[in-house]
Amino acid sequence: MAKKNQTLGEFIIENQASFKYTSGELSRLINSIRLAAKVVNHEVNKAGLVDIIGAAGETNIQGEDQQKLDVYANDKFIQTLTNRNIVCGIASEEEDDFITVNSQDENHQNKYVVLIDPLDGSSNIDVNVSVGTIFSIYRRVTPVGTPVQLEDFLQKGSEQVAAGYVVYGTSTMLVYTTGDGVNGFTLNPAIGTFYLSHPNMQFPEDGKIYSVNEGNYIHFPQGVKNYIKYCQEEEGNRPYTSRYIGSLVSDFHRNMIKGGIYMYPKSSKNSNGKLRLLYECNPMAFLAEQANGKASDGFNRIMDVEPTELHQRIPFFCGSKNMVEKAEEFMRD
Ligand code: AHM
Ligand code: MG
Repeated sequence: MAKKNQTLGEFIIENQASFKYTSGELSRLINSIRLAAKVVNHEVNKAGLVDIIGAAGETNIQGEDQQKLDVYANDKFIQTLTNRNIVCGIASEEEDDFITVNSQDENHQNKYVVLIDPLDGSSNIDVNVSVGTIFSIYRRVTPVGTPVQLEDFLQKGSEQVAAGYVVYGTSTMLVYTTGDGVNGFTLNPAIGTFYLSHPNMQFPEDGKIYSVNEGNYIHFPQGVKNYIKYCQEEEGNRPYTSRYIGSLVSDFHRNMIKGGIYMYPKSSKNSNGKLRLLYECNPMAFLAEQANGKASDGFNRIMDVEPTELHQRIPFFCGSKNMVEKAEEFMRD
């Protein structure tokens, strides 16, 4: 039973028994993500100081350029997960191909693969706007003890064992699900501990916020244009409010708390939209459904889509159930 103010560490131990497959491996995996999130958080929070610290001579003795934060976050998550020997493979939005872990060790029994977008919305870093990390966890489908294969990563979202995000915002939060609801933990930076602050998060069934890059309006399919016009019409609880941060994790997080829809449709410029099915859409879809929301490509459930490649893109509509259904209605027409 989730207790407010419980630490994330306590929560993981207490809830281990409710995971579908209990061996402690998934708990250790989530613990590693918790650790990497704290390390990345520390660096992200210093982003604005980089030049100042650099001028004081505190950076990199080798005189190397300051690493870009998305590269830094990618390295930290991969290092933490590989050093602790708890996964058999990792795929990252920042890497061309998946990474095989433990291929030398014939005795390894690791059964999970992790897919990650280490720093989503990283163009927002320069202007001090929130960014996030998104992760998704599956059980491998090939035999334990052998090197992972592409098919271990190309699984439908409905096969996810856990998924979540970290939002590096006004506070840093880790929000995740293991298929038994969604819980949010807020970091107390003074002592480096995450506390359960948002137990059992739920999308309101209806909302008043729509989040979409309207600069692309002219390139959107007619159904999307019509839905946007519907959002802007004066009737009932409309017009809705438009809010678009351009940082998926932050837009999703706000909409989950307040009620809203996030859209990244296809356009005449990008026939599959922009967001990646495996690193962004599936984990967010799993969270959305676990929080009583909905995620679709405009016509079908995101988590039913059979992936064909690692970096596949897909149109994305996600948020409060009634709003997503309304958008789908416009798409069908
Ligand atoms: P990224 O993975 O390169 O950071 O891109 C993903 C981001 C999302 O966080 C955000 O919602 C979207 O791109 C914004 O795109 P746009 O600037 O086209 O509206
Ligand atoms: Mg991204």
